[in-house]
Amino acid sequence: MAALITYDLDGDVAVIGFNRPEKRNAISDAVIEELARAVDRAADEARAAVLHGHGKHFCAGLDLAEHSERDLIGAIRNSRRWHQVFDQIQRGAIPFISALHGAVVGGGLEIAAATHVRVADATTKFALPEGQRGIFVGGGGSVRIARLINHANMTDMMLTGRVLTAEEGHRIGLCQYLVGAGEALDKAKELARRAAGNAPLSNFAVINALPRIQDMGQDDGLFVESLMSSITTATPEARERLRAFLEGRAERLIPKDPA
Ligand code: 1HE
Repeated sequence: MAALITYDLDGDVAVIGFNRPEKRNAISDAVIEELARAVDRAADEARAAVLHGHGKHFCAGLDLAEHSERDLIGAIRNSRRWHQVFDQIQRGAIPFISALHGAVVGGGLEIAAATHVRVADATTKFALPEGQRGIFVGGGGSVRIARLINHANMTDMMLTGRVLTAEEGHRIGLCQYLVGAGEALDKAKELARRAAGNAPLSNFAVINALPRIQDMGQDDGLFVESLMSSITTATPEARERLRAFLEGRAERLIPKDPA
């Protein structure tokens, strides 16, 4: 049987793909477990990762066929397992860039919200049809999506079943990049390669400290920022990178004017 999740290592970048196109990449229990293994493997051997979907859609969310058979405790365990795996993405060791196209709905949008940078192509449609299905978000959406686009926008999507175009999603903050049809994967790989070039500890601080600091009051947030900043500064890698800049060996953010 074909793998439900594809995994390739492209230099320093792990490329992880939902591979159940005949079911629009709906997330079953087997998909979640394969995804968990891919995320673990990426943390061990890559410096950044890309998440994408094979076929015409990124992901149609929860596998509704499987879910319709679950009892109460089964539904809780399923949601908590999604939380664990998505947390490994959001607050793990390496940055994740998602390449979005077609349907990015329900749990598909929840996992996209757990990635750090989202690139959507022009075919992308965002929706949260949980209300129409008689359920509620269970993959961390009430926390992550609400923080990305605020409660009012998420409430609207959930109450009215509104389907947002790529441009509408971009405008309210569902993705940071908007590209032409079919271009999301290449753009996501390019961004992942750039992130992979950073110091691993800086990336770790960005993905682990930033979301926690957002949850803190100003005083605690500033204190944690000072600790994180001093820990990264004191590493040999930071010293070498700072010296490289001062000695003119580092790439300039803006190329020098030849004149
Ligand atoms: C599925 C699923 C699924 C498709 N679970 N089987 N998610 C949803 O409510 C979205 C439901 N899906 C759709 O609205 C549409 O399928 C799409 C817009 C994504 C794609 O449309 P289309 O015309 O390309 O495909 P299709 O013909 O609707 O579906 C093709 C097959 O995939 C079909 O199965 P088949 O055996 O009849 O060929 C569909 O039944 C199957 N399929 N989506 C199971 N989601 C932890 S809380 C998270 C809560 C949620 O994620 S709720 C949102 C669930």
